Amino acid sequence: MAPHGAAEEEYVSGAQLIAEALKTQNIEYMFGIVGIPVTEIAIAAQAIGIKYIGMRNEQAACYAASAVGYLTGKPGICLVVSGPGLIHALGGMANANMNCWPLIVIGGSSDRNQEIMGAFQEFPQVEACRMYSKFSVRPSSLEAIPAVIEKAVRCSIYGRPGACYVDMPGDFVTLQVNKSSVKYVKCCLPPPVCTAEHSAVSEAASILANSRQPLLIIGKGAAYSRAENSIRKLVDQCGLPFLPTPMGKGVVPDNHPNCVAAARSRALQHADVIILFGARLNWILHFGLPPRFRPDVKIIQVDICAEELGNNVRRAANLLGDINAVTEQLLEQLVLMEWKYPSYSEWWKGLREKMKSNEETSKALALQKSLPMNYYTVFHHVRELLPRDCILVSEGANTMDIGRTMLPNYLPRHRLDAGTFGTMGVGLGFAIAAAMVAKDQTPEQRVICVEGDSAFGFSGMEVETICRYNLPVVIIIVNNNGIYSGLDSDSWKEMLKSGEPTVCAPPVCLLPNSHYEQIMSAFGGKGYFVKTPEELQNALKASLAEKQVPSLINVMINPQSDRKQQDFHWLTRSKM
Ligand SMILES: Cc1ncc(C[n+]2csc(CCOP(=O)(O)OP(=O)(O)O)c2C)c(N)n1
Ligand SMILES: [Mg+2]
Repeated sequence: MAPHGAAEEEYVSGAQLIAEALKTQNIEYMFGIVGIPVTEIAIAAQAIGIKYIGMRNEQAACYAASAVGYLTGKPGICLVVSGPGLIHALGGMANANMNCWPLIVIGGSSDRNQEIMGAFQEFPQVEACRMYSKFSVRPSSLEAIPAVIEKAVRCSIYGRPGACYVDMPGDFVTLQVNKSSVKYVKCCLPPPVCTAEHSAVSEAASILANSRQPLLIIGKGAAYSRAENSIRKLVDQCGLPFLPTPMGKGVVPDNHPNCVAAARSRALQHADVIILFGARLNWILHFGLPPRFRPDVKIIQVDICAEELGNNVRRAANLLGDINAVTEQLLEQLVLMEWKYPSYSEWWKGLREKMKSNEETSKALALQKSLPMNYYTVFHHVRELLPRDCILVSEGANTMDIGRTMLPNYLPRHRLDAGTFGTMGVGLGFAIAAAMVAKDQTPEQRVICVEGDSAFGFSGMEVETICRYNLPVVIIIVNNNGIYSGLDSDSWKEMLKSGEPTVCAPPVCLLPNSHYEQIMSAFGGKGYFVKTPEELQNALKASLAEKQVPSLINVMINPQSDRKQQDFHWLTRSKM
């Protein structure tokens, strides 16, 4: 309602201002859970054409919004209520920030005139979000909302991408102001593309040209910056071996002859020059330190974030800038030098031999006929049937680690997993986000979500969300009755005889033979309980043929199935 005496002027509410500002910034997707005081924001967003996806837990909503950011380069919105709603979203903010993915969380908060009085769900939200974001703010007035939203969007995508928080007191949501007093702003410009210093590029090219055992490591930063064409050119033109990090998979296809993922430990351990493209020397890459790396390895790092350069190991060259643009610079320099790494080198020979022997070990495990199945057999049969362009979402410990080596990616940004933060519970939110984006951009594309049984449990109720929006996601649960491993039902019963499960049950155990597929059928999707390779194949074929309805295939495996012995584990148990 317009205030008295101002009937002819046009008024706008806080909720409308937020929705309009998001629309101006070309935001397309909002995930969340409504309640006091944010319901009006979701309604205003829908009214203006922003898609609102109601989720079952703010954590999953936040994971979904962050995956939209990674997949599209534009932040997704996570809308949450005050207090506990916002606190549930912190996990998603932290995960997005660790992965360097753009995200905007909008949190309702208690009315300003009730602050410090013990208001409903009162919490110091702006302060709480600071640790989990690049930018955390409450607009000073309704008039400032468009500028604050523009700044949040800009911060989330400029420099190293990350999470931003905008606080919206309840009284702001419904309050109205005269439109003429609002400071409207335009859509922010796309992130500026910065290139590296010429001298650093020449230095890096000459270090590479003098290497005897070079290696490229491709991280998800390269995927985010859409560097697939330039990095592919570099690999092809210079004949270099490359190794993708988990979400760097697909920037150059996994079946490219220069992909040395099957000899990962060997490649890391013996490379004398390594170029990192949007990958950090963190735990995933064993910090770049011996014994996993040579003590004298020369590291060249290409990264958008200056503060990242030099972490853990002094760099031989720092190439600060956009990964794609810097790769083009490097490529130009190497073309000028007419440099190519010889394919007949001892380095290539050693890597190829190691790849062959490792692949043979996995193949032998995959072809085992004994029941219950092991991980390798499951992934072998899944691999045979997956569409090449599917988006693979995966989480779990063994399920994710073995799945990563067995399930290839052919395209960039087609793998979403527990990521830098090793977060369990991301899978269903990621799958919902990927299915939403696919529905709008590539409707034929399928989303396959490969979950450990424990990992699935973290956000299992999002199956209802998947069914409500008719997203034809295929969830495959690799069920070993536990975290890393479990007990079969006979051993479980036996164990129960020895006393209270709270003191007797191994902490890794979950209930044996749980029928997770019934969660899917409860909401109208298709559920399959499978124990043999044949049942698995039939269920997966039927699920992929079904273009409208989601499916869940619950695959029972040997609860004591393990990964094959390796020189070193990629994600060791002690870490995950
Ligand atoms: C949020 C969170 N909580 C707990 C963990 C510890 N954790 C690592 S992997 C994992 C689950 C592994 O079990 P499952 O998903 O069944 O995969 P499996 O190894 O059995 O194949 C857990 C609980 C974590 N990484 N993240
Ligand atoms: Mg498990």
